[in-house]
Amino acid sequence: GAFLAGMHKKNKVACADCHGKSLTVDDNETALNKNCKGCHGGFKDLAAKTKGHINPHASHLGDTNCTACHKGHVASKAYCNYCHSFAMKIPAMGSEKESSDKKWVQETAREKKEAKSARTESADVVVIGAGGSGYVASISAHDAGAKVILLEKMPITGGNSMLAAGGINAARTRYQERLGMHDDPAEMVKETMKGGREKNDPELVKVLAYNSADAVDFLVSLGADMTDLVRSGGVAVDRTHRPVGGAAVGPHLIKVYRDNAAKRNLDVRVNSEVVQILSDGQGRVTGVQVRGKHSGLYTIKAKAVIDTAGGFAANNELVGFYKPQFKETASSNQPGATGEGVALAEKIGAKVIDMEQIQIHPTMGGETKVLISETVRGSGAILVNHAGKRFVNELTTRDKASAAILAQPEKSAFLVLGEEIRKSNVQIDGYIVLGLVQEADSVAALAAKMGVSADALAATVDAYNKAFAAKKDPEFQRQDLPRAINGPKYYSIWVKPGRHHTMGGVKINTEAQVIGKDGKAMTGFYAAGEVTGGVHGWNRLGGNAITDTVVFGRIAGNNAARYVKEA
Ligand code: MEZ
Repeated sequence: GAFLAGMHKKNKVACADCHGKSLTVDDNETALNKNCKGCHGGFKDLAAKTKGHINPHASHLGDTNCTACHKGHVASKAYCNYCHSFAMKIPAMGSEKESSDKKWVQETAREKKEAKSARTESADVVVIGAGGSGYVASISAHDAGAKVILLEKMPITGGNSMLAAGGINAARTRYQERLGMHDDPAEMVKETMKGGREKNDPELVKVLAYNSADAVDFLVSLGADMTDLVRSGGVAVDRTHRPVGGAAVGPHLIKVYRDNAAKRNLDVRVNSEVVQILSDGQGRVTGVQVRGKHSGLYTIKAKAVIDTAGGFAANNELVGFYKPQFKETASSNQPGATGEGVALAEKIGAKVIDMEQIQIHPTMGGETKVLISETVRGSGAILVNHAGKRFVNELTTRDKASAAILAQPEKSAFLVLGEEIRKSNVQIDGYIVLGLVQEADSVAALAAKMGVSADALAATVDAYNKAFAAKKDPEFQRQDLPRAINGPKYYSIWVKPGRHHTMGGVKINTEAQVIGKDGKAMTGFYAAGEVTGGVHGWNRLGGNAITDTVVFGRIAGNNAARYVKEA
């Protein structure tokens, strides 16, 4: 035999040593992963062994199933390389050809054999999609007394929240007050509406803003650190809360959620794709049909279903359908962000809105799928074009910043920053490791590396530093000038806009109930997060996605649990 199974066999490892005595495999591949870790050590042990330029066992994906990368009977492939292109050698990758994406996808599809089963389970609440909203909804429903099953089609949990870099927007929090900052949820409403070009559902926006401080307290109660504050585009105060030192918010939150789910013994199933939401045909949901990677098709009967399956910015076909001009742009999303949650809901009568509103984030690293967080600009970096000049207020809304970059002849730009800005945002160290950052001892040397005029860049940096000193930016009216661009080292990052968030989706009301095509709330059916439309209008503000997942995830979870009790 080839692949890992063959390698194990050669080393006298029996099938049962990996699979367990019963030789059956559940969808979470529990025994396999337990046995992998039993022989090879856990992520911590392995991280010590695989320490190097890029350490796959200490990545932002956290402690996941070994089997997400290491396959027994097909070619293995590092999950990281869904988004990156690391020259990473992992055991039993097979030949380059065998481990190519296409082959891997084919093999994975073959694993999804449809062993039909008549198995029927039951739960109070089924949650579709284990990203941020799914975890929050599940934890909330569980804590409100419901028996919950959380289903995730991908081999790891986390969704797009896992990749979230910036933070959570919240107004009038204890962290803002501690720093003497004044903020007001009414301002958050105004700015969110303005950023969304007034196309948002104002009632949903009010719910978002007035529950945002409580959402931060909820995260802190689960064990999260949200003490650091930074400015996001389109906002007049530091409202984006994140872990100390500016660490990426997503991996931190997903670890907190995974730990909380484990503490509660929540039933979380990966490799478990919902293929149908079941309903009585009268707008009442009755459960879901699931395709387990190993267990095949089965049914879960439930009184309530919460759709938290995320958006579709990773789905080229769907993006191309709604916005043909964006089809070829890179996506910052995780590979599972393909929009099935919207289709499943629509099929049973949900109303779907704003599907053509697809957000282009201004700064993705050059030709990569790596998002360069808006917080880099929030920490003080400027945007410079290929002529070495600023061309836009860096903290305008994303739609405007992206349009300004795409209006440049090269359709790309550079972020330029100095030492103090780098030190204020630990994520920049990550971009350095990924080889996305140019570094130089002087502005002139940096200009040479960027291929722009040294005189122009020097004049740009000088003018910006003067604006910083005067606390006034006459050229572009940037309001927040937190740091100057000073040495000893200067840095630049080549950036291009890329697909980041889909604002459209399933219509919900303020109770997170899914609205049917007839305009009425459907029974027992809730949704939260990127699968929904209406919260962000036609352009989402940076930092508002995590707020959306927590605020509406909590509402959906609590309301589903209450409905189950009353039904
Ligand atoms: O909310 C976001 O999408 C966000 C803050 C992203 C980022 O640039 O970090």
